[in-house]
Amino acid sequence: MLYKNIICLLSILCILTGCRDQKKATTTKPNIIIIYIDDLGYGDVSCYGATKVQTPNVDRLAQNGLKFTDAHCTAATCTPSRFSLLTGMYAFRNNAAILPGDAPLLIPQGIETLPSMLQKRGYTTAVVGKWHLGMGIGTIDWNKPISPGPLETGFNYSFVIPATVDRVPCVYVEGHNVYNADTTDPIYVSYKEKIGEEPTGLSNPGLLKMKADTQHSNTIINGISRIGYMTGGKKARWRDEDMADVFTAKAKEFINNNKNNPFFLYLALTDIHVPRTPHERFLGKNAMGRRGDVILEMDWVTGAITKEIERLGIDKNTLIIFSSDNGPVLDDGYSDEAIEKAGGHLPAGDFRGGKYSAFEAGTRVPTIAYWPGTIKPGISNALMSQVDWMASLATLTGEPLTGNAGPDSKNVLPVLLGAANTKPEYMLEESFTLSIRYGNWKYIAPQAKGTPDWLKNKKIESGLQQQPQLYDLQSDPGEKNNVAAQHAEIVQQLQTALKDIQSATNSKGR
Ligand code: NG6
Ligand code: CA
Repeated sequence: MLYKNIICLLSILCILTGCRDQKKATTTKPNIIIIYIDDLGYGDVSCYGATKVQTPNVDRLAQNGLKFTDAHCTAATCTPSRFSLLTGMYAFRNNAAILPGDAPLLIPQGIETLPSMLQKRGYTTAVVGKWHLGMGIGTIDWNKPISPGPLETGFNYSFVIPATVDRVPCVYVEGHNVYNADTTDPIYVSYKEKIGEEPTGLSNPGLLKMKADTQHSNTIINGISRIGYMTGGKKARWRDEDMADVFTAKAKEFINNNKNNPFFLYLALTDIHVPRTPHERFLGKNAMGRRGDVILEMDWVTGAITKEIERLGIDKNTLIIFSSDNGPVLDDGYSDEAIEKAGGHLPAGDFRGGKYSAFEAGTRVPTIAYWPGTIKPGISNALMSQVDWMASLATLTGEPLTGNAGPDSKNVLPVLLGAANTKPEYMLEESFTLSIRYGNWKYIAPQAKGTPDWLKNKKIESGLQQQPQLYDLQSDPGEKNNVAAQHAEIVQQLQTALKDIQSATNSKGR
C-alpha cells in the first residue's frame, strides 16, 4: 500500500514538474535528418528575409519549427565546418582546410564521430551528398575499393561526391566504390599536371556552358571546366543537372528502407555551390539567374524530404535540422551572372562578409530545427554552434558524451529544442583567423598577413586585419565600428578565452 502511494505521489509530482516530458525527450530515439546546404547565406531564403526568391518548403519548416537567428557553422568554408559537425572538434585542431578532390581521409581513424556515436545507440546511419573530407590513405586508386571513407567514419551507407562539384573526379562514390565504374575505362585524376587528352577550359573555351576563372579551367566534364584533371570513367560521370534528383532519390530510398528503425541521415546537398547547374525544370525560373534557380532547387529537395517523412507517417518521430556549411558567395569562379543579376538581393541579410570571411555572415547561417509535436514553433535568438550538435544529439538519444568523444562539443539540447539561452557562452568562428563570440561581443583575432590577393580580387571582405577587432553586435550587427580601443578589458577577456580554447587538449568545460 505504502509502495503504491509513493508511486502515485511520484507520478503526480512528475506531471506537475514536467519530468515526464523530460523523460520522453531523453529516452526516445527519433530519426534525425540533417539537411545541409552548401554556401547558403543568412538572407538567401524567404523566411530569413529574401524577397527576390521564395522558398516555401524551407519556410514551412521555419513556420512550424524553431528558427534560429544566431546559429553558426564552425567555419566560413566547407571542409572545416563539416569536420566539426561530424567530429565535435574544432577544425583548427586538425588543420582542416578546403581539400582537393584526391585528398586522403581527414577524420582520424578510431575517433568517435556523430554517426559512430549514433550507430552505437542503435541508429542506422547514412551520408548522401557532398563529402569533402577526403577518402583513402595516400594516393587514391579510383579503380579499386577506396577506404577508409564514410563507412569507416560511422556511416552504414554512403552515396557521395568525393569533394566539390567544381573539383574532379566528377563521379559518385557509393560505399567503397565509384558508382557505375567500368573496368575497361579506368579513372585517373591529377591535381598537379594535365593527364589524358580531354579538352580543358583553357584549351577549348568554346566547349563551355559557363566561362570560368583560371583555377576552374582544367578538364571539361559535362561542358563545365573543373579544378583538376581527370581522364576515363565516362559512364560513371555525373550530369550536374541531375545531381539534386539523384541525391533525393537515394535519400528517399534510405529513409524507406529504415522507416521502422531509428535512422540518421546526413543529407549534404551540393546546391547552391558553384558551378550552379539547376535541373532544366528550374533553369530560368528565378530572376536572379542560376544562383536563384539553385535556391529553388534546394528548396524543392527540402520539400521532397519533408513530404516523404509525412507520407510515411514518421514526421512526429523525426527531428529535421536544416542548415548550411558556410555563408554566401556570389562570384566563386564561374561566370554565371550571380553578381549582375542579384538585383538588390542581400545573400548575407544584414550581416557583413560571407563565405571566406571572419565577419558574421561567414558562419551565421539559416538554421531550423523541426520536430512536429516536440519542438514548439518559434524563433530563437540563442547563440548556437554546429560543433555542439554532436553532444546535444548524444544527450537526446540516451546519455551524454564521455571521455574524449567530441572534445569541443557541449550539450546544448535545451537550446536546440527551444529553451532560451540562459547564460552567455563563448563560441568560436574559424576563417583564416579565429574569432570568438560572447553574448553580443565579437572579437576577431589579428592576422599578420591581412587579406590574401585572391580574396581581394574577388572583392570579398575577408574581415582579416592586422589589428584586433571588437564589435558590439547589439548596436552594430553590420560590424562597421571596431570598438577594441574603447573596451580593452573585453578584448582581454576574449583573448584569454580564445587562448584557453586553443590550448585545451581534452573535453574541458563540457
Ligand atoms: C576554393 C575554390 C572555390 C570553391 C572553394 C570550396 C578557387 C579559386 N576557389 O578554393 O571555387 O571550390 O574552394 O568551397 O579555386 S567549399 O564550399 O567547398 O569550401
Ligand atoms: Ca560550402
